[in-house]
Amino acid sequence: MAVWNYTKECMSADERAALQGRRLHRVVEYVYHNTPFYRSKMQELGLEPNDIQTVEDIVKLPYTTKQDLRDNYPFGLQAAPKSEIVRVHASTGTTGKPTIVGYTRKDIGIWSEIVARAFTSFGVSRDDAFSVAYGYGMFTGGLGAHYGIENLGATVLPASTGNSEKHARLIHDLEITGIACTPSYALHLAETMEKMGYDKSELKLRIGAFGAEPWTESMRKEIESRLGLKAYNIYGLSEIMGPGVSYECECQEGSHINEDHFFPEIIDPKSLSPMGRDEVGELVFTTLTKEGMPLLRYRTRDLCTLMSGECPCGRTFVRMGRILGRSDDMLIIRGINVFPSQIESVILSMPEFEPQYILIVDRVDNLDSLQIQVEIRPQFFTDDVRTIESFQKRLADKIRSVISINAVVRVLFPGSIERSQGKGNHVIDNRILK
Ligand code: DLL
Repeated sequence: MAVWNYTKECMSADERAALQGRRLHRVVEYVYHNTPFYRSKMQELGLEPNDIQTVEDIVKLPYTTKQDLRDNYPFGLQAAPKSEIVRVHASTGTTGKPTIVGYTRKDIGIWSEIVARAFTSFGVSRDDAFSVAYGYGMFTGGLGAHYGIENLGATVLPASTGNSEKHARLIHDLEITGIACTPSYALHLAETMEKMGYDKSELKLRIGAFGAEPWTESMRKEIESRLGLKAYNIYGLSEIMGPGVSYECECQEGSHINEDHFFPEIIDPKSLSPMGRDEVGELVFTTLTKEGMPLLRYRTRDLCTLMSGECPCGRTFVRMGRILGRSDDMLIIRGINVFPSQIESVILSMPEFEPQYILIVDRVDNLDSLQIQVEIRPQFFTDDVRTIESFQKRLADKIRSVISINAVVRVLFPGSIERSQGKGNHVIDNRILK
């Protein structure tokens, strides 16, 4: 399959380390002189830019956290002068202050490059027509994907979210071949199309670029079979750039990180010490080329592995495993660590249920409880109470065997859970409110 930038994506390990070392030194020097926040952090550690010459020196640098961004809201970590900033995005965070990220013209160019690499690796070409149904308002998903696909030369339909029926009609009428959106929205779109009577065989859809929220292999299969396309993972975060920080290739064994622009590390989120290949920990990124808001050792909170071994696709960029959850998304129920994705996998292993569910965690008499509300698929729907109870029991048994928690399962009518246009929210934790 095609590679967008062979020189970079397939460079040798030695070449890459040398390039990263040079870029790391340059970015450290740049923030030292342009971001007072980093200068004082480095001074506290007795560090000067010349102390950072190779990638091995990265461990000397301080970490950056989301809290640092909040404390320096809105532009405190911005390194480029305002006159150089051509675009600003704001994070979708629901609590606290949004994260503001400014981009220079060069940043936007690099972003379009890395997204073009991603979509080329999904098999997209100039002959494709892609609908971008990530949100365009403030969020990085819409414009990030948009510029990259245009850069590649394919046609973009800037659908954004909402208006799903019109969108579905255009996917059919314009012979759209690809769609970029959250996995939650892909399912919603599939449902909308099914309701409107479109059969996937009448559509030209062949490639999906999904990300912005954790999703499982079972979700991939579900989306692929309902929309009749091949689903690829695209990962990113606004603080570092937006979509395109990493991307799957045709092998679909992890996502290649654009290592010439973002230097990844995996650390133990408690001790903060670096972890080895294939060990699950918190992903940390240092931007190597960013001008607007370069970040050193930014703690993403995303839990995954950096994988060992070479990828048969020929790209030499390191691969990250699927995001297992965010360290701040992890539920602790009766002392047991539970990721919503574990429950999603169990739900999707049963043909009776839609991938539409809500987890409600509560605390009654000092004891945590977990209720799983899940929609039944229309073809399994019945008003025979005993059949419904047997579905509930089977799901509860499977959940217990996977996470060792007795959950109460409530089966809901088809279509009763509100569909998400953007990132899905599957958890209501009432314990926080008490
Ligand atoms: O979600 C950027 C993006 C847009 C990525 C479109 C992919 C596609 P934020 O709103 O800052 O940026 O959220 C970033 O979303 O730290 C992860 O927790 C999660 N996330 C993003 N992509 C994936 C993915 C965008 N492919 C946060 N799989 C990240 C799992 C993802 N989680």
